[in-house]
Amino acid sequence: MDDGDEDRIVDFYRRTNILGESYIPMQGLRHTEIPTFMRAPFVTDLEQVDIGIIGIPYDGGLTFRTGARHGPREVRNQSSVMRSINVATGARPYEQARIADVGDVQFRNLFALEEAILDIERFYDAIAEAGVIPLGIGGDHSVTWPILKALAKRQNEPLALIHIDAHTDTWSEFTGSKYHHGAPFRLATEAGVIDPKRTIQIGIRGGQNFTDGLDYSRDKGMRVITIEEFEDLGWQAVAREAQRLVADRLVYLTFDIDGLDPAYASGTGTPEPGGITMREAQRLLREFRGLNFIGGDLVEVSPPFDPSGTTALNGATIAFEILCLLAEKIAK
Ligand SMILES: [Mn+2]
Repeated sequence: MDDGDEDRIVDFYRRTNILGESYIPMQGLRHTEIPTFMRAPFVTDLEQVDIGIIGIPYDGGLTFRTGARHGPREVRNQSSVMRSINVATGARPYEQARIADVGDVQFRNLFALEEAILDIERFYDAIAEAGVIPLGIGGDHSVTWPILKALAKRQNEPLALIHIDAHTDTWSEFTGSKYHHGAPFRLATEAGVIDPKRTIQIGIRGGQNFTDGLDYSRDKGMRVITIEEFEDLGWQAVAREAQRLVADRLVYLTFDIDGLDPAYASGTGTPEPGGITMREAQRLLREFRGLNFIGGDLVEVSPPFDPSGTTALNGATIAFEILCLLAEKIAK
């Protein structure tokens, strides 16, 4: 990156108030301004943007406790707590990339799940066409299927996947529909969008009446790391295994907040006690620096079940860690 790039990046963040005074909102007081994701500017001209943070306020794919449609708004609010530097890694994402809140996916028919999937795919088509790296904030986990579809169709080979979750989300039909929040990675595998042999699922422990999700993941060659194995191996060894599996392939990172223990994230659709701690999650994610990311998401924050706001705060913090990984890819 040369000096011209740095000037261009600073100019991108600069705003002018009604007095004609120039300021950078993210460097100001954190309780001020309209709460965009990470206090980044709201920009819809994708030509100006390197990384777009996208709200996906949809929860029509939930099988149990609804409410994740309110996730993006609360994550926006809690993300005001985020700083502009990552003290642990030294990453300074806003010096490395032009990061914007590019708004929410709009839904033409809230009550039609198949149409919602198309709306998300269309939004991500525009993101991918513009060469913007997406960081999506859900919404329930069903949103990741159309995201992967839109991103992968512009590539020559299926994507690698790092998936942190309590559930494999490779289940079959639920009440007669194959589209739901427990199925995105089965749909993506069937469509050749992800490479199951370069997919790692971390923190797995939940299942309702059947184990067909678990069985499917293992049959297809996904590396399933249950929470018991995660504890036995430790986050460092798990990170190394993920790095080995992904190697230099284009990789998507998807983080379901229910991968965390409900102590850190009770505000979610399908909480599963006995999960990953927040500190383990942060350390795990930081080990993924340098991987060839095509995008990422943070899903399943459900504000109606989150009266303390802790789930949204932890969600915003995870999203910030992912943002740092994506910004380092831009700067490379
Ligand atoms: Mn999930």
